[in-house]
Amino acid sequence: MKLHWSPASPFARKCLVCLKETGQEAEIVPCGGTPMMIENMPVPQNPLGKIPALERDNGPALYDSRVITRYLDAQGEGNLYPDTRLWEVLTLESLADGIMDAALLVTYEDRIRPEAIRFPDWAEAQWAKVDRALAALERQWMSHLNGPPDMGQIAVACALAYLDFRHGTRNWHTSYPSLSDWEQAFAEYSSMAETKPRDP
Ligand SMILES: N[C@@H](CCC(=O)N[C@@H](CS)C(=O)NCC(=O)O)C(=O)O
Repeated sequence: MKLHWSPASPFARKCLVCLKETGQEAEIVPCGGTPMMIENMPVPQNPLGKIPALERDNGPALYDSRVITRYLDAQGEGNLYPDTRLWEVLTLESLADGIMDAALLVTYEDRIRPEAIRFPDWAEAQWAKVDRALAALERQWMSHLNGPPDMGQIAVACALAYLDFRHGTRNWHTSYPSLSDWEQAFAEYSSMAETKPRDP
């Protein structure tokens, strides 16, 4: 297997953590780019030009991190999507992915869009999604987050670390103390500690 990945991508990090947690290995193919710069993105594997993408030994490449993590968990006979709480895990993973999507759009707005055509209200509307999701995590999900490890938790941990990595100045920690404590504790898993986000 080959995982098309970037050390700055929270979506790709989910897949790498999932590989480690299920005791599997894949060749890691470093990528990088944006919607405006696709030369080093896995376009032949994923026509959307996004990372992550997973090349399999048998069968077409997989993409969208949620598909890849589900596949890796099945292949590695992991238990990151336990039947007993499957719908909660999938919903939690979707919430985390939504935080990443909105935060990534804010990153692109700040870094890619020429200053003259930036639209601060739009960026704030994206951040409002992040904030509502964090509030929901703090209000409704803490007991799940504190339960046995699963893919929903890994996804949330990757999303929160991405907020710290790219949007640290917004300091979400003060408003959501339980989530903040949980993030710190979860970051100590070796699969998390070994995959901290960084610029390529
Ligand atoms: N829904 C996708 C999102 C992946 C995604 O947005 N990846 C970013 C990097 S963090 C990317 O490839 N951006 C380039 C683009 O949007 O063209 C997933 O879960 O894999």
